[in-house]
Amino acid sequence: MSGFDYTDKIPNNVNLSEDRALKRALEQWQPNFINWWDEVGPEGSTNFDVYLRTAVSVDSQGWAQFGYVKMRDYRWGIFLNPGDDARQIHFGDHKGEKVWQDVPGEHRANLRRIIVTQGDTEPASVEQQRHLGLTAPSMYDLRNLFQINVEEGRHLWAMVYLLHKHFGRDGREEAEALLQRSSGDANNPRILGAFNEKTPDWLAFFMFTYFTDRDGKFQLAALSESAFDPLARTTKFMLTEEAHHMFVGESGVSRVIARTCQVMNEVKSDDPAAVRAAGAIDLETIQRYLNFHYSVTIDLFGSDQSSNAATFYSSGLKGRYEESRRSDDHLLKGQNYKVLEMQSGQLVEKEVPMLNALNEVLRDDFIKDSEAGVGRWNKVIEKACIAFRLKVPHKAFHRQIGALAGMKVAPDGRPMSDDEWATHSKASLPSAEDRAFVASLMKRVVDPGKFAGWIAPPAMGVNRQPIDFEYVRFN
Ligand code: BYC
Repeated sequence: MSGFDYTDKIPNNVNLSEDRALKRALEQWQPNFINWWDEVGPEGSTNFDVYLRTAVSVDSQGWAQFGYVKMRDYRWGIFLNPGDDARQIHFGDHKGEKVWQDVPGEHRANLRRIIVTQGDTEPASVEQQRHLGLTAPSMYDLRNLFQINVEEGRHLWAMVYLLHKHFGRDGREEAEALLQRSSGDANNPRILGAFNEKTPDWLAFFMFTYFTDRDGKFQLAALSESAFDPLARTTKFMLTEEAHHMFVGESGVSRVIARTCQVMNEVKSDDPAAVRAAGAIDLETIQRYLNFHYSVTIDLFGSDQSSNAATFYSSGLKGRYEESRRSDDHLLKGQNYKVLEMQSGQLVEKEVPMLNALNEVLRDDFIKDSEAGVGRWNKVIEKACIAFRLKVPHKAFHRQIGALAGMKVAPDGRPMSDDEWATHSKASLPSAEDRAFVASLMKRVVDPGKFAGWIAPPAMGVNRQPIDFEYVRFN
């Protein structure tokens, strides 16, 4: 096992000590990162000892070592998956050529833009989740929140390393700007829409980690195909960490549903008011949260037809999800793909060149993957003998990006008049009253083994520890 040296100021497996200028530049960025973390990272966590997973190497035994770490002393490092000298570009116009270890001049602007957009989401999510520790439903959940936060911080480091190493002065300026933009800031917001929304409560957090972290999975998987080998190797390693974030979301929502169903059976009612009066979150509210997080997340894939997407693919910068497992020609010229558009008040399918529709291709892959987990949530409801079923809304519901932006379409895909939309969209998205109700349940429960009344305990603890393990020492 080739381990990382945690006595290094910046732990890494990229031979940082051999590149003194780069090391110095990153060491200058490091205190700015720590200041950013102190100012907008997880509130009040500085002195906590948290039972965290830390990577000590990138191989299968080393990437998940558990132990107590003081939050402030977490060692954010730079870790790339091992390289393969024989690796070739396997899609687009450069197919069959050797992958690039440096950025070709003609692709510099596009690559920088992709890396900056990816990098921008990581600190954004930490900012969005900043206050959640104050209302954690259990010590187990608090620990999972912190695990996600430190890893998003590390993912920011991963992109900043690429910017510093490969993009000279522009890259250093972009790395600074990543700490200056701020989620929800009216003057200097984060780049993509969903990362400027609030994550005000734990139901929103679980929906975010289920849906929005899954956008991370698909985007990182597409970037892990890149002809720019350092980007491919770093995103591959990020993907190992991303899986836990989606697990937190899927199991979190599942536990909320389990508790709701238990309460519904106890009070023998499916009336949302009765469920709420008994301290659980009604399934209708869960559906509205789902509608919101799903729709803002599918916007993250960009416009359904995008010449950027075509350029990114043809020039080898960004592949498709599981590109190497697909059996077509990996060039896609002359192929078509169906996208939706509104014509005379009706949603109709239209064939467009596939290269231009690659954002839509990735969005559709994401949709399939998302639906599978919603099916597993429905199994929990079914097991409790309750007739309600959760459903992802139609792709055209509540969109703000692409050809479907601003279309008035119900969650079931029915186009609506302005008047209908005004009432129905309100009924399909969390209302101020829903949010206030969920907020009223958010009370901090952090005694080991205790859980807030609106969520069921998990099936098992972290790293085979018991559920009542002391995951966080508050000191
Ligand atoms: N909100 O031609 P288009 C993650 C912009 S999540 C606001 O369709 P393109 C994570 C677009 O930037 C994964 N603006 O764009 C999860 C462009 O602006 P400019 C993040 C948007 O380039 C949880 C303009 O509209 N990674 O890791 O084809 C926690 C034209 O649009 C939005 C990536 O996204 C939006 N939703 O595709 C932590 C991968 N959508 O440049 C982390 C890198 C589009 O004209 N990014 N716009 O000013 C990309 O591959 C592409 O930039 C996009 C957009 C797929 C996002």
